[in-house]
Amino acid sequence: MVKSDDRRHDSPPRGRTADPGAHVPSARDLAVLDALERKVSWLSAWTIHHANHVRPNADGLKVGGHQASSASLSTIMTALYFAVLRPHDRVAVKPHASPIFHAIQYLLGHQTREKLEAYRGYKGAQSYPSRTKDIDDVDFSTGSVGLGVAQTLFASLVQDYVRAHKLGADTPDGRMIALVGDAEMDEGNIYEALLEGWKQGLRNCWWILDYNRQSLDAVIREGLPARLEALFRAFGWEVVTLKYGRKLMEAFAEPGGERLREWIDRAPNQLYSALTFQGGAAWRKRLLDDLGDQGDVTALIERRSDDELSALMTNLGGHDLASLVDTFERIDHDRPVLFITYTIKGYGLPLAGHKDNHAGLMTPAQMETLRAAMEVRPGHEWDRFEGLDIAPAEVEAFLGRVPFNALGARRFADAKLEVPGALAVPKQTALSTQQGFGLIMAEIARMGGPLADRIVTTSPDVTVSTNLGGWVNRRGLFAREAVADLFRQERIPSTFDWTFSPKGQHMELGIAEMNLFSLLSALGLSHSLFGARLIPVGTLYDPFIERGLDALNYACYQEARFILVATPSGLTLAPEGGAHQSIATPLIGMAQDGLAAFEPAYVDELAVVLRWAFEHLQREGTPDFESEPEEQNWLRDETGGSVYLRLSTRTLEQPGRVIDPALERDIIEGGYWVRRPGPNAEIVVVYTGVVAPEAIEAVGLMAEDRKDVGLLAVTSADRLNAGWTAGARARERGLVNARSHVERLLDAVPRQCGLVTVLDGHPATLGWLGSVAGHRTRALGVEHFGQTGTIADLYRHYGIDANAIVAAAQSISPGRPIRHLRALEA
Ligand SMILES: Cc1ncc(C[n+]2csc(CCOP(=O)(O)OP(=O)(O)O)c2C)c(N)n1
Ligand SMILES: [Mg+2]
Repeated sequence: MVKSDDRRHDSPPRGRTADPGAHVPSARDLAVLDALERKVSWLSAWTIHHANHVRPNADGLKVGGHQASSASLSTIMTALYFAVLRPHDRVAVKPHASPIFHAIQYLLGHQTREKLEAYRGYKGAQSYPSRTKDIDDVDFSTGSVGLGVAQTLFASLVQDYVRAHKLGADTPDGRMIALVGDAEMDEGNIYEALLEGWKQGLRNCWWILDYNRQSLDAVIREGLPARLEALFRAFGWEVVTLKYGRKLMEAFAEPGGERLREWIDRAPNQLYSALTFQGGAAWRKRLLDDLGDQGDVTALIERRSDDELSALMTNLGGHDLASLVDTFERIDHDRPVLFITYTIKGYGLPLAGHKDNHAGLMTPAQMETLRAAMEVRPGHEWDRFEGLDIAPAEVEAFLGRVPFNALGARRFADAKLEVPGALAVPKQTALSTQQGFGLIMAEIARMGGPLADRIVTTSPDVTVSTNLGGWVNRRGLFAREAVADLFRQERIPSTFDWTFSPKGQHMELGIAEMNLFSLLSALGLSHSLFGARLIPVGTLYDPFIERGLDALNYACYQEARFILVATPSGLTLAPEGGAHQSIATPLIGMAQDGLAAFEPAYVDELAVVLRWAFEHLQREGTPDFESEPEEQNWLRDETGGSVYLRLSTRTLEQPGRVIDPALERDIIEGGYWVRRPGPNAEIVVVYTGVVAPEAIEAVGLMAEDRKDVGLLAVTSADRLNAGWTAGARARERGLVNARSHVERLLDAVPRQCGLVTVLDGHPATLGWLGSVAGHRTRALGVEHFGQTGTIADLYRHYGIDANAIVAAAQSISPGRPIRHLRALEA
């Protein structure tokens, strides 16, 4: 049984030295490992079977297989978790091997029977390993194939960063290991990561390819291993291939064995898979047809029973425990390694090898056969030592010695960094939020202090163009080995100092946004993975959030903490051309769980939000794997989260005001009144971000013809909206006085008043405001893509300029024509 309290250590234990070279298991240990492998296979198969056929109402929840997918990794994962791994190693488990992972953690004491019984059910063990929803010490959440693989690479870079900055405890380097499906290797983000890893001098990273020659739909194209081998070698990886198990190697040494090896090497993937499925008799027939010589080869085959022949032919490298352990233990360097391990999808199960086995489930009859083979008595399916041919005490003792488990569950923590009471607001009277961001960051860099020292910035080749140059000039670029800025050495004038050193605090990436998010995810988990808290700030152009969206989603899903600064955004990217405008990102900001989105109009607002963000991303509620956040904490103000700032290059006159605590609170809650509507108001203009001047102008244009026009600034549609729905739910559950910020704001708006909302982004971002108190609403924004022009041209074209706001106001608050309304251009 694991309680959430047990999962955390204040910091990793200090003073451990690197583990010495190879640990060779004794013959007896190998026997126990063998038994454990059978146990893990059984528990995995049983967990899935139980979810489908045994659990009450199981039929209502026919869960996809994963049986075959998991089984191909049972041997490799047994070798890793029970013998090879050390506590500082971290593993991204192939999503569909989740049942194997849970079974292993069950044996190690970190998973419960209740959760296994509820596998894939409500609050049960997750079908893809999840850092946030599973209790059993998942290192990286996986599920969307490819992402976990890249995550290990970036975690390894972060480990190097932490070491180079002498942060965290003095512990051995961990190996960041991914268990990768062969079809998973089709995901492009893996290659983006591979390239970046090469640039950054990647080490301590192992990718173990589960070459079971099957994807979901199909059989893998021939020749993949050779191509991968060449590719990875080109990027400096060691490639280790584990093709044959020991039984096969021994058979190859028998007379006629060489011919068998040649046959295997030539056998197409489809044929191998089909024969594996069909079993011993089919192997015999085919091998004899192809190789039968009435001599050595025939004798080699005929010496074996059908079962033995089947066991021989499926004795691939990935199913030979002893040679797996041996191979892993022999790696005596920290260069990245790709292991190509040949496996059987569905190993040990009747589904083995069938091309349709991905979602395949064993029938109850097949399960009975497996139960008999495993010597598991009915009613004892979950017993940890049932059916083992080794005494429970010995297995227990072995489990107690498992090196990986020496620290128990490995969730580390690090102290919070103090955040200053306020960030200095740049003095310039006209600025864009992007410039403001650059100036604030440069000032943080100049001022220094513990918070500044833990900030790590990163950007996919848009460091300078997102205004991070000032910060980088002061804090330098990170690399494990120093690289001088040649331009500087040669005294060639340049605004930017591009010197790399182990002290640097900026990680410059190539232009792959997926990599940005994977790195932010790893940086943002540093406190938990390495016991060293970092404050990651990543910048990119706003539209390219969509390029890396899945990686962003996973970063949030696994509770990584970071600040994402997206700039420029919307039509204000106009000078770059129509293709760069971003429309949907404000909606992404609202919809993305774990990410609080802000779009400040002015730099003083930005300073308030950024300060708050430094705190928000360090907040951690008690990890509660049982429940969702409480209603009153739906905004995650107690549990914290990541923050997205949507900024712009459009220069605005700055308000030059003093932000008092009430206004500061409103900015964080999501909105404030610039001008409260009077009791007779007929129209309120609501704006977000850089369209502030248009909104203000429109209010002025209407002043003569509409009474008491109000102006509401929304700094975070996301937080306003989340607060609103949380408030409603709270009331529905009996907290009758619950009131959200947006409801309080709109209390000031008379019933008959109309709302015109406007932003440089999709109109739905603010359109919902009409539902809060039932005000008639016209939502303006950008719905179409790609027109080029100046900002003025485009605001007119898309209908978010002052004139469009006035026209909208006129249409929803009929009355005297608004005389300043110019006829809309066609
Ligand atoms: C990004 C993404 N696309 C699609 C899927 C659906 N999917 C799950 S597993 C899989 C194929 C897996 O094949 P492989 O990686 O070879 O693993 P195996 O099942 O053979 O172990 C697919 C397409 C997914 N999980 N993630
Ligand atoms: Mg596969």
